[in-house]
Amino acid sequence: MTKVKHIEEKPTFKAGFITMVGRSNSGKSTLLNTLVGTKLAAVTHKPQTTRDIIHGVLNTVQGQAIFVDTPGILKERHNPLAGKLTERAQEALKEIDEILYVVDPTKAIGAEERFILSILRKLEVPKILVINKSDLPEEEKKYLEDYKQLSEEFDATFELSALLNRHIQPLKEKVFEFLPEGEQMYEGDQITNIGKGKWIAEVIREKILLALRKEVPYSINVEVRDIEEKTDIIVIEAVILTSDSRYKKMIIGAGGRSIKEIGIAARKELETALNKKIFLELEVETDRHWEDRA
Ligand SMILES: Nc1nc2c(ncn2[C@@H]2O[C@H](COP(=O)(O)OP(=O)(O)OP(=O)(O)O)[C@@H](O)[C@H]2O)c(=O)[nH]1
Ligand SMILES: [Mg+2]
Repeated sequence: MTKVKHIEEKPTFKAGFITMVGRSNSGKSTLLNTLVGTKLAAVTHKPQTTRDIIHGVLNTVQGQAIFVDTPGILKERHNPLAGKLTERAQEALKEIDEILYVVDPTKAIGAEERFILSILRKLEVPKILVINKSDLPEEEKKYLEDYKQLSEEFDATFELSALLNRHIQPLKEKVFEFLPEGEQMYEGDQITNIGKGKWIAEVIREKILLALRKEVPYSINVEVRDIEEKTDIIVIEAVILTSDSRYKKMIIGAGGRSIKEIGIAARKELETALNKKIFLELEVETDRHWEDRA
């Protein structure tokens, strides 16, 4: 009698990097946070919120998708930081498995879109067009049709709301469909490339951007100097660096009102996320050269 060995087919494990690109403010970081289910990246209504490449990991039975948030592409000739961030976003387009191009239907297709499309056309990986902000009323989504027409250049198109977590599941499924077979790159419960200090700094920076007027964002940076975890409390020391003493005054505010507001908002978010009491010590320093180190 011949024995027939039954070999069960091993389910394939898919893994890879999905880079999110798009104009500043289109909602890339919001989408990253929604896809991963954890607030990793800072989100504000101001352009150039994201400065560093942030990974967000989504583990499912099918495999591991690593979403890569990038600084928004912003075409502003007289803004040196914009140039640097645009370069960083382009750098993130190397060695990837998929692209999510996130667009905002309330903004006309402009120089930023044309620039991004010209880069995307040269890439031979699956590309998904994400038309975000679907929750907004029709009259605000004035350019929806223009973006829909770009669909033919993409392997799939989704209209969704990153903010309200609408129509996200079909996108996730498509992302996994396009992912190659691969090995898990992030182990255990690790879901990002940024460390705790950097993440805390990002929470604080987000609160500053939300609290202050338009011009300030480009001139600040946050550094976490110390994190001390005690049994019942975490003591965090952080400094806000700004290139100009004018901004230092604005951040502190009249009678320290603004810095207090920033501190409270940051502390609340950190306490919720870390599920522990936080003592946050915030200082403001002028440092003309932080942009060179950014
Ligand atoms: N109505 C609506 N607003 C959204 C949606 N997604 C993002 N936003 C808002 O759009 C603004 C920009 O969101 P971000 O996620 O910071 O955008 P970004 O593309 O990461 O921006 P940069 O980091 O500057 O490139 C914020 O005010 C978000 O709340 C959405 O689905 N619907
Ligand atoms: Mg962002």
